[in-house]
Amino acid sequence: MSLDLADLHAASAPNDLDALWMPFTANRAFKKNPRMIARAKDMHYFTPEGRAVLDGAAGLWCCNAGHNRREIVDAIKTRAETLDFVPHFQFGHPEVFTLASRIASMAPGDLDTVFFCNSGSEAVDTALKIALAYWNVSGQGQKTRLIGRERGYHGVGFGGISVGGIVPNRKFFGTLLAGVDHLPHTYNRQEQAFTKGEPEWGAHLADKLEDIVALHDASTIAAVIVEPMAGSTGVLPPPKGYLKRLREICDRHNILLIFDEVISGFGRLGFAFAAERYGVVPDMITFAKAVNSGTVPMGGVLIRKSIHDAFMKGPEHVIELFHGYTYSGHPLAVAAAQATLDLYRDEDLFARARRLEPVWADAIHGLKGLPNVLDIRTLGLVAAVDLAPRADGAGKRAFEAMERGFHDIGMMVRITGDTIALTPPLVISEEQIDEVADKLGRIIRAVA
Ligand code: PXG
Repeated sequence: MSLDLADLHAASAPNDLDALWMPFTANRAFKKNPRMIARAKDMHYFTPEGRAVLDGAAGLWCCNAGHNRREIVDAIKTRAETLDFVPHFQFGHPEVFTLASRIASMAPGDLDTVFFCNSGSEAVDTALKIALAYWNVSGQGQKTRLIGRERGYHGVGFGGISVGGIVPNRKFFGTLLAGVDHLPHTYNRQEQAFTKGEPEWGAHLADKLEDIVALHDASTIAAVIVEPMAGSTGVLPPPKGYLKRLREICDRHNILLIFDEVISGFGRLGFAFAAERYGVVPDMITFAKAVNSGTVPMGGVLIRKSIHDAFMKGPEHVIELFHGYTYSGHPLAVAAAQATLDLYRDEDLFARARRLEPVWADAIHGLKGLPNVLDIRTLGLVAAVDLAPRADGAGKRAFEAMERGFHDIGMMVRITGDTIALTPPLVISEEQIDEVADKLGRIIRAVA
């Protein structure tokens, strides 16, 4: 299908923006000065007027293969023409099984089973529910407590916001799930500022889990959930050795460990999963986003064989796990994922991210010393720059940076508080890395 520019403009220049309540958006500011996107290709977005905007954010940490890749588009089109929908409760289609075994083969250890859903939030709630149900079917139903971490983001379901460590979720949405506790976050600017990769300082913070176990007793604790690298609260790489220590403590006390890899999965840190980068096998991994390069909503959970097998008992006509979504394993999402994983393999994009990591780190850390830059962190193809807040309001400087980036400088960036986060598609070239650094420098100067 080809749209001419007049069609595009008509399709993307509505005369009334009022009916839409936008998610995680400053709605009034957006509607005064909209940031509209009509088209995308490879490393770029294009405005309805046809202006190119470099995608420094892989959309929302998801378009790892770059935008509108022909192979993925064709796979979605072909599947739409042959199989629009299959009920996945009590029925299946062949490709969803193929995809599950393919994803399991990319995961470390005995993470051999996949449960599909449609988003990161659903993946998190699915993993938490499987953890609770696992202890139930294993005769230890008193293990119900869930442990998250401060500054953790696990999506927007009630389970996810309960284990997450985001203050507005606590402030606006009430008491959330009972029986949840939190580890401390791992960021300390004094000890870690301007680190490339994993900071040396902070592994001892995993030992706080021992204190939590001492307080509640391991017999009441079902699972610990962490992002290997906290993403949306400002890019907090794990201190060296931290995740291994968490695994050891969980093993010692018979507590499940869940890695939320919704951001870190599928190449962002140079490996299929961060679990591989860190040599740690969790009991479950949540994923979404880049599994199909953000093209069709899809999420899922990887589950260790022993956990899955614990459910496979009792009469065979009875549903073993009372959970699922109408769109679990949707044929279009599955087709998109198959084509995306082909691209990751054929273009060796995870190794490419590993190879580019030092180039990326040097380029972004080159911005140290620019006005208001308090810290820069890089890991895999991820970077964050903390800016000093403006005197007249926390978050204003970064908000302005996002606006200036889009409207004036031609680069999309993500912001959280006064932190700018960058996570480009993995197809980024070395020249484009320089371009990102140059544009980011211009943005930082523009909001000085
Ligand atoms: N877990 C993690 C670790 C995430 O980063 C979710 C779960 C939820 O996924 P869904 O698909 O339900 O949104 C996420 C989502 C940002 C940003 O700007 C990050 C996310 C979502 C929106 C914005 O950093 N991550």
